[in-house]
Amino acid sequence: MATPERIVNVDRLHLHRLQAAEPQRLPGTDAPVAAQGTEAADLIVAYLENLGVEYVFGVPGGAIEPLYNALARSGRRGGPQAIVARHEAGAAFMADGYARETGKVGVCIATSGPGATNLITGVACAYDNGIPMLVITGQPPIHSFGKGALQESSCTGINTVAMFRHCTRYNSLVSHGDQLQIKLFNALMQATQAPQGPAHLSIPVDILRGPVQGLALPNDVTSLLRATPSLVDLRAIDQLHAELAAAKRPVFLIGDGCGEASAAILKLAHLTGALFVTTPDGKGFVNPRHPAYRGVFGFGGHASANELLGSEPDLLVAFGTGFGEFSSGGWSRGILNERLVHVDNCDENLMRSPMARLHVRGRILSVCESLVDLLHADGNAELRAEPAGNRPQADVDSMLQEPAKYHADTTPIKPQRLMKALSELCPPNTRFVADAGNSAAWAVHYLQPQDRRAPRNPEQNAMPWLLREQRSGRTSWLRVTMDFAPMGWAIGAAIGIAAGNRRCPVVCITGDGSYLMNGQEITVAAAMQLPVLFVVLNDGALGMVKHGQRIAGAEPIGFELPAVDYCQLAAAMGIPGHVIRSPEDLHALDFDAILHRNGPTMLDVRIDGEEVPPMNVRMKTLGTAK
Ligand SMILES: Cc1ncc(C[n+]2csc(CCOP(=O)(O)OP(=O)(O)O)c2C)c(N)n1
Ligand SMILES: [Mg+2]
Repeated sequence: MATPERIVNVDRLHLHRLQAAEPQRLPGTDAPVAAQGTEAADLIVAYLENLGVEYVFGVPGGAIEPLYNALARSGRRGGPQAIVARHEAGAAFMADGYARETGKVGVCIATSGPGATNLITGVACAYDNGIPMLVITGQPPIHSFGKGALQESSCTGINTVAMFRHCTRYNSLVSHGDQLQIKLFNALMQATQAPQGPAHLSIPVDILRGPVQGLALPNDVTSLLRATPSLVDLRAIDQLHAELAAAKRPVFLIGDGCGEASAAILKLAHLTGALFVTTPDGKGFVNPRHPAYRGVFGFGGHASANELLGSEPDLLVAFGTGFGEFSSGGWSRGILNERLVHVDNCDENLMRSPMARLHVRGRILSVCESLVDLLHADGNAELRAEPAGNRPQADVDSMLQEPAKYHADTTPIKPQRLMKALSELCPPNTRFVADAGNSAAWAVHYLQPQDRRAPRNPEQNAMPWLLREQRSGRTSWLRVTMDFAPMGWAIGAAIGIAAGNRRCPVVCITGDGSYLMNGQEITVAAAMQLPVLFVVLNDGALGMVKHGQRIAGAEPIGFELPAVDYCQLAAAMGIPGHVIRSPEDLHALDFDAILHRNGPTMLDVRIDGEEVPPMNVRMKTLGTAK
């Protein structure tokens, strides 16, 4: 249990977070706050404050110094403040996690030259994952361009705008102070409206420091930036309504774009009797014990999901997914066929399914609400299926590839068994983040925490399940990086999630290779007193590479990692840790205390590295599946 002192501390921080999260208003008016300061950098911070952004992640340096000055001024009065990462890629991963958890734009900043180039991996990851992100990098003063200034990064230097071109939705050098406001507005609009992604501004230090005209923000601009339009294609909704009314065995696929819509989709599933599967990054939106759930389709997925799709349902409705390799089972014909209806607010996603028999463009929440209304108006609102409570554990276990290993109490602990322990020992509101490598495969397949909407009082089990399906916002209990999948992403993302939401414990499941690459960011969690549990799957190997080579019959090369004691590494940073060798070791820990401490904890889990992760989709795409 947390000590009373700690509770006070958490509450104060939490209060500060809530205060900061509410967009500021001028007293007695609806007008946004003006920049408090006189420099261009203050204007940037004022925009962020009006969007409710609390943290800016980055690493300082000379060319970006005025923005840090503005953040110092802002932090002192309770506005947006700086969180300093140890590496700029970590800062971008943090901004990514923060955006996923809060639904706001994630912001990361870096100095020119190496600061900007270090950011790129995290920005590219956010681009591939459709994460709204504002990226600001510095430049030396504009008069010095072409003269060989330190870390010059304009077109006469290493040209960072050119480097960011292919991993941003908007990308521009601000070459004059008068451009700043319009370019900032453009960047924020492009980052936050579908298709979402990073927008990059490269700003010379003298322009950041320079005076700006009109420091009061236009009211309409900030309300436009905060709005999520409820636009839908009414004609297509009518067509889908007819398809749903006629379908005998509809199946739904829930993708990563379904955050705010998941409750409405489940209601629709219930009204139509649809069974549903999720993509790997959609799993976190649903209760894995839901009676109509048949598992994950795609990377790390379940045979039950393949079987359901293979059973030739008469209608397949996919919500909010881009059908990349991981979410389409390597572009499987089981999903990409003429029975498909694709619902999405993102045209780029819709363009990935030319074979679909219907595309429904629009905000997924609004589409589903309209369909529910239409089905009710039909008088067709009686519930077609009668799911009650959770599926029995035996049914849920039967979806797993190797259920016996999920329950095995052997030493060394099996990764399957580790996922069971984490599912049982962490409270239902825990945010799990699984890293690139085997971590993602194990977590996507085997994690199944208790439903956060399950009633505490067992007598409430008699209530219709529909009444308990209360979901809010983009809340997801499991996050993974798709498509780009850089090692160490989860380490920064976990910190960003924890900064964005101090009420929920965060568990980062990562590999020893990823930790050796990016583990230094744990010191940021310590400095910020964030309750993040780092679970390092210590197999002494780049495990996914090792198993991939074995499955493919390739040369066994380059996968070994040194034996490292990650607890001692954490201890050197003042962070407590535990070495875990067996399931018993795990169950002996006081998880409640660990997950509520004001700071990170390290679990160095010496797993059985011989266990083969569920990674068949990857092998199929590489052309090496057996
Ligand atoms: C930055 C980066 N470099 C290389 C890869 C290719 N890769 C994918 S998984 C993996 C091994 C990860 O090892 P570890 O973090 O120890 O996780 P494990 O698979 O052993 O659980 C590698 C090298 C990658 N995804 N990202
Ligand atoms: Mg490893």
